[in-house]
Amino acid sequence: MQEKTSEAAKLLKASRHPVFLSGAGISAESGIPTFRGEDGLWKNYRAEELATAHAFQRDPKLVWQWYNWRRQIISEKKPNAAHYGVVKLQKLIPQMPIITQNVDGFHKKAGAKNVIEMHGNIFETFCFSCRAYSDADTTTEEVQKCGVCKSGLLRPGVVWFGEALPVNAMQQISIELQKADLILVVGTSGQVYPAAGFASVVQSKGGKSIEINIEQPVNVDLGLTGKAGELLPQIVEEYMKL
Ligand code: BJW
Repeated sequence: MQEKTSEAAKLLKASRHPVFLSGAGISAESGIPTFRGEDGLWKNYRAEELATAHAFQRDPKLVWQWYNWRRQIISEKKPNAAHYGVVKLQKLIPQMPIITQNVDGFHKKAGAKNVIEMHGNIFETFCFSCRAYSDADTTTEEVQKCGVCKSGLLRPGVVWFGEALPVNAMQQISIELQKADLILVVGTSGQVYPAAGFASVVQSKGGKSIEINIEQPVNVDLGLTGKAGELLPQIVEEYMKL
């Protein structure tokens, strides 16, 4: 594996504009369940059944309780060696943006800069009707009404299936992908679009792709099979030797 971490470091060193993309796997070693892993189920529901506007309309309390369960887990956990590895890498490569599908806020908590939370943040809430952002009591089981329009229900500040991604985030991502000559993808199953298509965008312009995953990566220039919390710090070490 040392050969591969060294190769990854060399590719990063040679890149003028690398971008970093993370998914749930980067927070797995913090103890946060991934979506499609064995521990991703809640009361026998899969993410696809709960992370939709339709599910919230049908049973807002159920969806709210799922988010409470997840907020509770996240608030008891901390960023891990992978998140801190990214921070160190970004100190060496300050132009590298961190695009994350994760809503746990761990990249920012670890100290990363230029973080684009493309699926939002689980601790934020906005109105399902008027879309105004306001704080909710995220510890109670009861879904709360919006204080602005007084009628809509407050929902988690995340992007559900079938919903458009935040315009600002997509604009920033589009600018970064246009400049990118390398993408480092960590801990995502690559099943959810648009993030699942970012590596192809970079590759289609002749850019390189590196992927870290506990499952063997496919369709990438360099795949590293293993835990993000072990491999990212090793890549940083190798980079510092160059
Ligand atoms: C480790 C590890 C360790 C473990 N180290 N690795 C094109 C084709 C087909 C469908 C579509 C398409 N474009 C859009 C769609 C529809 C849809 C979609 O993609 N569906 C697919 C299921 C087919 N996409 C959307 O609806 C998106 N919206 C959209 O495109 O809008 C268009 C539009 C425009 C204008 C108007 C209206 C609409 C929105 C997608 C939103 C996704 N939301 C969720 C929930 C967020 C909120 C929440 O957290 O509750 O985002 S779903 C869920 O999946 C979550 C995640 O961010 C996302 C990705 O999951 P991720 O991160 O990859 O996790 P896992 O569990 O799948 O994988 C973990 C990986 O880690 C595994 O590979 C492990 O092996 C690995 N791992 N431990 C390294 N230690």
